[in-house]
Amino acid sequence: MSKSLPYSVKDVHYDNAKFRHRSFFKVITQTLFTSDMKRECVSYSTGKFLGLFMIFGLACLILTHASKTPSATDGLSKGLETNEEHKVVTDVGVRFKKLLRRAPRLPPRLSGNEKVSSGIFTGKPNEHDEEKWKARQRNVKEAFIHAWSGYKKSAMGYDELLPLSMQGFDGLGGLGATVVDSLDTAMIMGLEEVVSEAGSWIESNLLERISQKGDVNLFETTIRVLGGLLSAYHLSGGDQDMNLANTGPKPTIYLEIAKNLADRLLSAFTSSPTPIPYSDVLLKNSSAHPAHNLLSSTSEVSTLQLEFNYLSAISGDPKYKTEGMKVFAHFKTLPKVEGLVPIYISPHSGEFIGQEIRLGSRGDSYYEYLIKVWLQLRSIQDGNFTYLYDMYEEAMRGVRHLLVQKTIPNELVFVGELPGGSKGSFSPKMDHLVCFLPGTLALGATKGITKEKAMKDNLLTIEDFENLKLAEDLAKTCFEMYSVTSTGLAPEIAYFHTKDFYEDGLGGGNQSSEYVNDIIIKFNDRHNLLRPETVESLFVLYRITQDPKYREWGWQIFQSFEKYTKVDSGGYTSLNDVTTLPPQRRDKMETFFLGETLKYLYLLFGDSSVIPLDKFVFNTEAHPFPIKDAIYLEGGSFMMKGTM
Ligand code: DMJ
Repeated sequence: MSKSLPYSVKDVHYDNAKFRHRSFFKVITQTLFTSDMKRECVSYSTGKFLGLFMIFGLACLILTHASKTPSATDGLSKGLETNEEHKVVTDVGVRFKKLLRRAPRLPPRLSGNEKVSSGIFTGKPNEHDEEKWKARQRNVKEAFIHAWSGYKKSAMGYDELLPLSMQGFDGLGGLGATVVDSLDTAMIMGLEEVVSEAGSWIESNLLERISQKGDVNLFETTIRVLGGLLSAYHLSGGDQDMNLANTGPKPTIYLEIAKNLADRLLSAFTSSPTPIPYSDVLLKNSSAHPAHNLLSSTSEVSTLQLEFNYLSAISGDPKYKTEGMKVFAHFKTLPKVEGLVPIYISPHSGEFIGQEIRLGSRGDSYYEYLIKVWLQLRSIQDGNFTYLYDMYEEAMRGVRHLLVQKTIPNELVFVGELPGGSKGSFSPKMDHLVCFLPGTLALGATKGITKEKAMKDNLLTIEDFENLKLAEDLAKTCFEMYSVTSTGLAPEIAYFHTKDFYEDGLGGGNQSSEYVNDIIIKFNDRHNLLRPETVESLFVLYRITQDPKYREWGWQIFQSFEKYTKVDSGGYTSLNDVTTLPPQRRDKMETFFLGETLKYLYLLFGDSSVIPLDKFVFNTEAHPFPIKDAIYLEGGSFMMKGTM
């Protein structure tokens, strides 16, 4: 049966979380009578056991009678200790208390499902496994080469390839978006020929295009073109004053073009009467205007800051960061529904418009950038950005409370929508776009380090555990959105069977899937645009949990892309209907297939030390930027080598 709201701490089965609120006495007794200690005690002689008990008793006495001095708290667990943990104790007491708190650092209790598939805490994968994943990574690299050659042959310099009609199409303002979106993927894969082709095209053409082109969307241009230039700058050694690329232009070329582009994009901020930028920019004369409906999308205006902040850091000019961060400072002041926000905002009034709340289109990356911008800026001394973390935490509480439900009959966890705001009814509808959320939740929980390390260092709060659990549950649902269809590819939008909603005859077509009655796919939502969100989350979850099932799921999805979207003459295509065989094809290869989907798959199958998640932050288009401390220390040097 489906469980109703809230999806919260009761859904978290990890034992470690509980220890945070235990008294010392409980910690001692429970440590003695559970887990490893319990097993060991059984084999001990009674004398040894009593001796141990007396030592602990003595320790309790010391702690009870200790005088009081302040205790330090770790930044990450700030605000999460109980009052009891804030009690002050002597130095001896502090040390002893730490010892006691370390005792319960146990691996989480894994669900049956996880036990079967997981190699989490069992050490390194064996050699055979590593060979298998290297070979699979090579397959992804070949797919990238196939996609790039199709584009190069028929559409070089256009924004996108139409692979069936074998021509180019400018759907993003005509800046050669596929070239720029693909470049850092080629760098990461060590594909020097592609780096040279893309880099030379950018060096010879992009500035001219920028100065001559008309309307572009501020958000799309920032995440794909500006983001692509900035990560190419970093990966080719720009931050280190080196040229790590054996081929293509010098890194400063990417930076010069990025500045030129961003200077024009800034007009969206400076011509708006509020801190909320207009949605469109006329590049050729650096002017900006609102969209036809006069509104900006919430996600669009809040998904520019990673790029603008990084540009300020490397150019030494604060103006980009200043404008971008005004948006978040303004958002901080606006009313929200348990941290959740409507999907439209007016650049004229600075107020939200309408009540529609969702984590899919127009809402999604607002939540993603709250935590990622905090991760990017948290070590910087010149400002206090904790409010971003607080807004993120509040929003995720809102998600768990208001948007998460489980399906009938198999209890898949999904994130629905509130089309009428907090007072309207719940809609069991989820865009594929929402599948970015598992990755973001996992990243927000451990801040990029592995779950194992975070647990060992006692860094995870109860909310972190709740978010991690939701991340893992939701990633499964996202994966099942693929496996429930005939093609093994997800639809753009899915509905879910709940106690209030069901429509018969709208399954995905794969009758052998056990979730065929849980997931409903309406006729208009059956297309697949080669989107990255699910494989992005599988990549992040694999890095954080080290659970090989995420790699296997990614491999399954990759094989379906190969089987149904590959076009013989070059490139990959979007599909019109993932539920029927053979699927009808749509004739479009989106730039994010090369920029994101294939990059995340490649990284998922590769060595986890490449672009580590605690040193880099990926923008929403999968362009990695180093986090401040990593810029000079580690950035770049390992990137251009590739791994094959
Ligand atoms: C990409 O451009 C970005 O990931 C964006 O945040 C959402 N849409 C596409 C991919 O689906």
